[in-house]
Amino acid sequence: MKKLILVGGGGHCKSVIDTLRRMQQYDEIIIVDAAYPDCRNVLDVKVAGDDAALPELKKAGFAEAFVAVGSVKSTAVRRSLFLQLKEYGFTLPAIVDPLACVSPYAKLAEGVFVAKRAVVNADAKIGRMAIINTGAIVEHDCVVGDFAHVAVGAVLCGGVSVGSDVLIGAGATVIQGIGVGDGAVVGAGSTVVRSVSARQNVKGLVK
Ligand code: JB2
Repeated sequence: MKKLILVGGGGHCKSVIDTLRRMQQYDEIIIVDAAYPDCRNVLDVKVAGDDAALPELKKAGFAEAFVAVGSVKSTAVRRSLFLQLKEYGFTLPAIVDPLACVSPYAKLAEGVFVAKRAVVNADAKIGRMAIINTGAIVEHDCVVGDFAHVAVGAVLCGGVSVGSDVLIGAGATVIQGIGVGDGAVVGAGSTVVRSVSARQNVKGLVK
């Protein structure tokens, strides 16, 4: 019997649940959320408690857990939840929507989410806990760092390298071969035609 815990029951979790229903690979799915007991149910998935319930759930046969808190302003919560889950000994699967198109030559690390209509092309490498959100395109030979988020409809052309904890905002485009440094934020709708340094915030036409 395959069982999965979703950690965090907000908006991002709804996308993940929708994907899991389509996948039909788990017999039992439950949520833990910081807002329990106020939050008891998300899209008909039961909220079983808050993070304090995780050790007991592990003993009860939940071997896999997935961080379903998203990241827009900061990756700090996702990072600390990841470390906590590892410490408890959970396995973190990569979850890929059946409507996504992921090359068999791409590599996805643990905890990655690839949403509906996203494309991850050949020889792309997606780091731990990264989010490739709805309709995003990660072209051939791209490298996406740990905890990075390629938001809805963003495009990384071939051979782009994105560091850890980076946000590529919704609808942004990064042209081929460009590097985006760790912790940088590329604003929604931007067009990036030059490298972006670590922790730099850029938006608009970035040249
Ligand atoms: O430490 C925590 C914790 N901190 C916040 N442990 C657990 N188990 N849960 C935690 N949460 C819960 O995450 C909150 O109680 C809340 O239910 C949820 C965050 O929900 P929210 O809808 O605010 O954000 P999100 O992270 O699910 O989604 C954001 O990121 C996505 C990528 C939104 O900005 C979305 O629009 C975006 N698509």
